[in-house]
Amino acid sequence: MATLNDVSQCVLDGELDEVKALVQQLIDAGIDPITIINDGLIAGMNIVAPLFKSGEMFVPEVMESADTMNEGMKLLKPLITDGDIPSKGKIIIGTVNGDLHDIGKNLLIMMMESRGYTVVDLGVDIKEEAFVAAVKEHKPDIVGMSSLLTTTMMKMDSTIKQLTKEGLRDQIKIIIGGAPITQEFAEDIGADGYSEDASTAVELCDRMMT
Ligand code: B1M
Repeated sequence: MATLNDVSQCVLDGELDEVKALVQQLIDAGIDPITIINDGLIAGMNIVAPLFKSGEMFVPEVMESADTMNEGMKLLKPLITDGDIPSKGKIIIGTVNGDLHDIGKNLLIMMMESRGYTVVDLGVDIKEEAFVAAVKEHKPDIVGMSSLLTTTMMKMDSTIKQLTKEGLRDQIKIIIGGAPITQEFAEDIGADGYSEDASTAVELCDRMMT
């Protein structure tokens, strides 16, 4: 019988095929999908992170781990998304310009959809003008921005400035997150909210929508 540790190890080793088999075994054994995400897949990425930082893992290996995590998430997503819940609101989400990290963003999207939000995923490397165009097109209640790099976090500031310049700022709430982001930074750039993880981001949106 597969364990959550086996799933973490698979993410660390970048074992794409094996992760699918292990996640499926855990699903079949009745393990809660959120537990598989948090204590299996994310726990694996949490082992990868310090190894990448210390130079013991390199970009290609980290990408294999990221792909493995996403492969596992694909199996879990349908189980935590209830298509029958009426939409609580619309949110557009993107990773800011210059930044290609999308695992946290994808996780957030999965959680938002599972809690009844309609989500438009803009993807990664999203320029200021693309956020503006998306707000005009989709008319969301909330705009979410993700950044994992200290070199890209100021793109959140320039995006908010651009939305303000276009006269759109008052029509939306803006939430931000990602490893280098703090509550203080969010206040400094005039975002409406910050969350350190996907679960609290959903709670933050719930508060904003009431
Ligand atoms: Co990159 N990377 N990376 N990387 N990478 C970090 C971020 C880094 C901290 C690693 C390190 O050196 N310690 C470092 C940044 C340092 C800094 O800026 N100070 C770094 C670097 C330097 C780089 C490159 C420059 C490396 C290089 O090429 N030399 C390069 C940049 C590429 C680019 O973006 N232009 C790069 C590339 C990559 C990979 C492609 C190999 C891969 C990304 C694959 C992918 O995303 N598809 C990668 C990865 C995987 C990481 C680490 C190891 C893990 C990130 C991750 O997925 N974590 C990361 C180390 C770390 O974060 N400690 C690192 C798991 C994920 C579930 O967590 O994304 O934090 P996270 O999301 C969380 C919260 O932050 C929050 O909720 C999520 C879930 O709970 N959250 C939000 C995120 N967005 C939110 C938005 C919200 C609310 C909450 O509201 C809208």
